[in-house]
Amino acid sequence: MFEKIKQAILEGEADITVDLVKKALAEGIDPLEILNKGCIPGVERAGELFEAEEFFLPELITAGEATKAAMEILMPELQNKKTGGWQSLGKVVIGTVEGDMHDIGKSIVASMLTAAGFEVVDLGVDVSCQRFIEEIKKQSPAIVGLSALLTSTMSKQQEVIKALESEGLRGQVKVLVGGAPVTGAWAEKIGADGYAEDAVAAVKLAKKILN
Ligand code: B12
Repeated sequence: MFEKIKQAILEGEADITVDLVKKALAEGIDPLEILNKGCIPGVERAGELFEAEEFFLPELITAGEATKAAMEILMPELQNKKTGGWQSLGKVVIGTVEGDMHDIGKSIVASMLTAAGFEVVDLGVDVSCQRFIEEIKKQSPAIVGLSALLTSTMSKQQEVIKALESEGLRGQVKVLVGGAPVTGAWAEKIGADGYAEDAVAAVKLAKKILN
C-alpha cells in the first residue's frame, strides 16, 4: 500500500493518491504511518529525480499537488488524535519565510503540533518578516516556527530573528527553525532557540523548550 501511494505521488496522480490514502485509512492504518511511509518518500523521491534532471518542474509540481491532496485527508485525521478535555500547551505562530512557496513540511509540523495540543496559527507560505513581527505582536505566541526549503530563503529566518531583537521582542518568544536545507549549526549561527529535522522532533522540541 505504501509503495502504491509513493508511486501515485511520483506519477502526479492526485485522484489515485487520494483513493489509496482513503483505502489505507479504512484498513485502519495509522495516518502518520501513511504520511511517513507513503507520501513523504514519494514527494522526496520526486525531489531527487528533479535534482538528477530526470524530472522537470511540471512533474515536481504534480507530485507536490498529489501530496497536498493526500494531506487534505490525512491532516484532519492527525488532528483528531487530540484528546478530550483539551488545554493548550502554548501558542505557536508558524509560516514559510518570504520568497518560499513550499508548504507541505510546514503544514505537517503545524498539524502535528495541533495534534499534540498546541494552539497553532499557520500564516501560510511566502510570509514576510514584517508579517511575522505583526502577528507575533498580535498573537503573543510562546513559539514562532520558521520554515525554509530553499538555500536562498534561509537568510530570511535570520532576518526575522534580527527584527525580533530590534523590536525588543526576542525575549518573549522562542524561535524554532526547520526545512530541508536547515541544520542545527545554522540554527545556532543565527541565534534560533532550536532546530528540528522533522515534525515528530519538532513536537518534542516545542514541548522541551517550553518546560
Ligand atoms: C514538493 C516540492 C516543490 C513543490 C512545493 C509544493 C508545495 N505546495 O509545498 C513546488 C513544485 C511548488 C516546488 C517549487 C520549487 N522548488 Co521545490 N521541492 C519540492 C520537494 C520535492 C519536496 C519538499 C517537501 O514537501 N518535502 C516533504 C516534507 C515533508 O519535508 P520538508 O519540507 O523538509 O519538511 C519537514 C522538515 O524539513 C521539517 N520542517 C519543515 N519546516 C519546518 C519548520 C519548523 C519550525 C520545524 C521545527 C521543522 C520544519 O519538518 C517537516 C515534516 O517532517 C523538495 C525536495 C526535498 N527533498 O526537500 C524540492 C526542493 C526543496 N525544491 C527545490 C527548488 C529548486 C524549487 C524551485 C526553485 C524550482 C524552480 N526552478 O522553480 C521552486 C521554488 C518555488 C519557491 N519560490 O518556493 C530544491 C531546493 C534547492 C535548494 N537547496 O535551494 C529542492 C531541494 C529540490 C532539488 N533537489 O533540487 N518545489
